[in-house]
Amino acid sequence: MHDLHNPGGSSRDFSTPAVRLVPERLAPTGLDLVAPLTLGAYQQAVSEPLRLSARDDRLALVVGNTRALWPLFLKAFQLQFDLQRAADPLDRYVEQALARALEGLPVLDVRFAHELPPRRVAIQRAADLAGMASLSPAHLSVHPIYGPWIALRALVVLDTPAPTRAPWPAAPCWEGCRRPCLEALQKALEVGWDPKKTWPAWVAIRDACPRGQRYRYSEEALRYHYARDRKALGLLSP
Ligand code: B12
Ligand code: SF4
Repeated sequence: MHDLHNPGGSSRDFSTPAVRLVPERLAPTGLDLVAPLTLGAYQQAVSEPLRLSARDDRLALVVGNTRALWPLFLKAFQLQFDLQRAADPLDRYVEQALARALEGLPVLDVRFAHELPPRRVAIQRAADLAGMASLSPAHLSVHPIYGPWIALRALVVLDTPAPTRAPWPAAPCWEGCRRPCLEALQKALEVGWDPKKTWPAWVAIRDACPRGQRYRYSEEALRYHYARDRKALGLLSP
């Protein structure tokens, strides 16, 4: 199977039904990035509190999204009262989309990127090992096509053998790059993290990266993600 979102994956065995079914089911929800890895690769790469309890040879799927998610999420938000009332409507939307996509599959665990310790998952590490996105010097995950303009949402573990035993790390994004993200990170660290005031300095880190610039998030999506501005969700927002 040709996987545009995971170019390094072409020589892996994608015949495992779940590896085809989950992306197919998730695509209409805007969760358009899915990459498989063997759970053991993740377990070896992280420290004990971040490990999951399943056999190393089981299939893990990293789930993420590009800006494709935003309009589909907004549409659902306008229609669903439960999303409008949720403390975090986007996280709730992701949970619902994934629950539907995993129906009938042998799910061992689902760890959402927004879960707090002790359920925290090192999702950037998993995305790197799966070949989905490189861990960048600015602590962003950088996709070969979409650059840093992606979000990582969940790690799913299924009771089915992984298509490969070895990790398939993403090609390092910094090779051949003069790393403008580092200067932008330095500036952001100087002003500090404040969703009300300093958030543009944090957006500037993504903007500094030459990769995937045409896949930049919309202004509304940026205001929602960085300034935590619920007005970006439209008129029905409470
Ligand atoms: C905690 C957290 C933060 C903390 C980081 C503090 C810290 N020292 O770890 C703070 C609040 C600073 C932060 C900021 C932001 N975050 Co954040 N964050 C997370 C979260 C929930 C957990 C990270 C973690 O603890 N991982 C476990 C550790 C052990 O993994 P690790 O591989 O060893 O370490 C990684 C991170 O901890 C991070 N990190 C480590 N030290 C530092 C220091 C700084 C200054 C920053 C920014 C990050 C950072 O980078 C490491 C990899 O290089 C993840 C989601 C997840 N579950 O992973 C999102 C996540 C990493 N964040 C994300 C984003 C987008 C942001 C922000 C842009 C805010 C926003 N509006 O969304 C900013 C700025 C990020 C940037 N580089 O520009 C995205 C990244 C997407 C991408 N394409 O890379 C993630 C994956 C969430 C998601 N749903 O997609 N974040
Ligand atoms: S600017 Fe270069 S090193 Fe920094 S995240 Fe982008 S590709 Fe990676």
